[in-house]
Amino acid sequence: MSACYSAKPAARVLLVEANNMGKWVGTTMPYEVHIPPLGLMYLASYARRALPGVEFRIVESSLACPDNEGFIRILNDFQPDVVGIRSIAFFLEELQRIASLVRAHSDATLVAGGPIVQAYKHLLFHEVPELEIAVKGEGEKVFVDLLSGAPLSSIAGLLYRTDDRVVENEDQLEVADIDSLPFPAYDLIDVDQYQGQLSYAYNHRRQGVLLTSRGCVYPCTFCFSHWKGIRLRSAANVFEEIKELHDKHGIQDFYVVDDIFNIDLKRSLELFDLILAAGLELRLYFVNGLRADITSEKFVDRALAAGAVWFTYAVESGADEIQRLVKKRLDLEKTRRIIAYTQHQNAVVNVSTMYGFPTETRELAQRTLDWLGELPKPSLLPYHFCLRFFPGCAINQQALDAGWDPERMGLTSRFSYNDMPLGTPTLSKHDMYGIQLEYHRRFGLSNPAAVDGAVRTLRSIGYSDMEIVHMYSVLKRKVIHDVGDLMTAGGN
Ligand code: B12
Repeated sequence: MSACYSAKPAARVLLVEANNMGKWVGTTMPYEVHIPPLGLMYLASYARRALPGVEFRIVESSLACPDNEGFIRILNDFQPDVVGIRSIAFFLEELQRIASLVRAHSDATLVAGGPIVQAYKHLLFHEVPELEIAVKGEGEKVFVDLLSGAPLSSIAGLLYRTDDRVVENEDQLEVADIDSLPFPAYDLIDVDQYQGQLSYAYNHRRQGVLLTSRGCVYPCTFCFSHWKGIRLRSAANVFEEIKELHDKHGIQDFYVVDDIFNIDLKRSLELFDLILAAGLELRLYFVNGLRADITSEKFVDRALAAGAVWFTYAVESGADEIQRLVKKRLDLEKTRRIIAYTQHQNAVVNVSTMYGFPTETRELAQRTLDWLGELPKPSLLPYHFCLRFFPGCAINQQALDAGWDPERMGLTSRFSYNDMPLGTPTLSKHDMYGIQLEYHRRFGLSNPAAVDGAVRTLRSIGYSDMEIVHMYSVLKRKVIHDVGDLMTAGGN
């Protein structure tokens, strides 16, 4: 297989985001979160620049073809000679479904990429028997080499199947200057279709998804990362992308998905200044976690002036012992100050926390709840989650060392973020349910004042009642018909 593939450069490449968003938000919901598949859009734009003759198509499986027939139609219509699939560990079954359909209905070479590869490595070839090639880590350079027909043994960053085994090549070098990467290929997705879906901030907008950095400097053991070092785009480069998306696609809502956007305060402020100076009317959503103890009141003020409406602070635990265990070592005092400051502004403020860490007792878990109780307001999104173990994370070993059952740990990686917990050696299932109940009673979905406050904040930053209804239908996992049903005083 390997010799044959390397002799045949590709002409038509189908890129598939293999996810099952129904599983993520709860299978019976009529509204799903769907986000432009950024990884594939980056791959396509880079490969198009290097190989202008190659035609690309991007589909998200649970949006374009949740049914097999739909995907077979796409294969028959496009006749790809390479199918590249992105997935994450949580969606292994969807990767398996797509791979088996490709093998049964086309001769295309099958390539997998995305976080699932680094997580599973060789095991992925066992789990997905049809898989021929997988790309670990950053994909742009590797994919171009592959599509040009270079011999597989010569391409750093690959794993591939031979007759009797899976070969793993050395890691590839990451692109040093990520300003040099072309912007993601928005022309290969349907921006209107994504507007009909819920965004990462649960609203229906023309979505601009921004990745302004790759990687992270912190070694948090619960986090999965397949980037090596940290690389930042310049403020000017990010601004140029914003301007292009705004002017070409009419996008005004920008969702930042960096691991930690505010890692470099100076760069953040420069970007805010550029947006302000251009007079762009836009909204910025920091949906994926800011680190509070390296930010400042000035950051918050300037972000708001530039259009920020959504701040998510990733705190994880209110216990210093757990901060040390997971190597996050957040300064909880400073974090409290910054979150409180942000909560006094007119913006959504989310505080993400977790429980169920190795060695965490009921008393330590309680400290997180009580820490949250000292903030001026509850987190707008009720995001207090039970820790999940995805393959490839350092915390898995910490849990094994603490005497956890590996099978139960494995099971958690198949659960959705809001599925119910299993119990740990130091925190019984009963205690875990108790924690969830207490969280929702004090800060979340069972607290009328918290929901009331959240609805008011959402309205004040421009959410329509329809968006709020859809958002809460997902959060509550049942269809809500009217905002009034959420409000204590009946609708205002
Ligand atoms: C945005 C995001 C989401 C979005 C969905 C985005 C999407 N389109 O799927 C939302 C909010 C819905 C989400 C939810 C979840 N997410 Co998420 N998410 C992210 C986040 C923050 C950014 C993803 C991204 O766009 N990265 C930027 C692109 C450029 O990187 P990339 O996708 O990795 O692509 C590069 C390479 O992987 C490679 N590549 C990718 N695909 C392919 C394909 C081929 C053929 C090739 C050759 C190469 C290749 O090339 C690309 C360019 O270099 C990442 C963290 C991160 N920083 O990456 C977590 C992350 C991917 N999510 C993760 C998880 C666990 C989840 C959840 C399961 C959480 C939960 N427990 O409920 C849910 C599941 C739902 C879902 N659909 O993903 C984990 C995955 C861990 C793992 N081992 O699989 C990550 C890594 C976070 C973490 N640090 O733990 N997520």
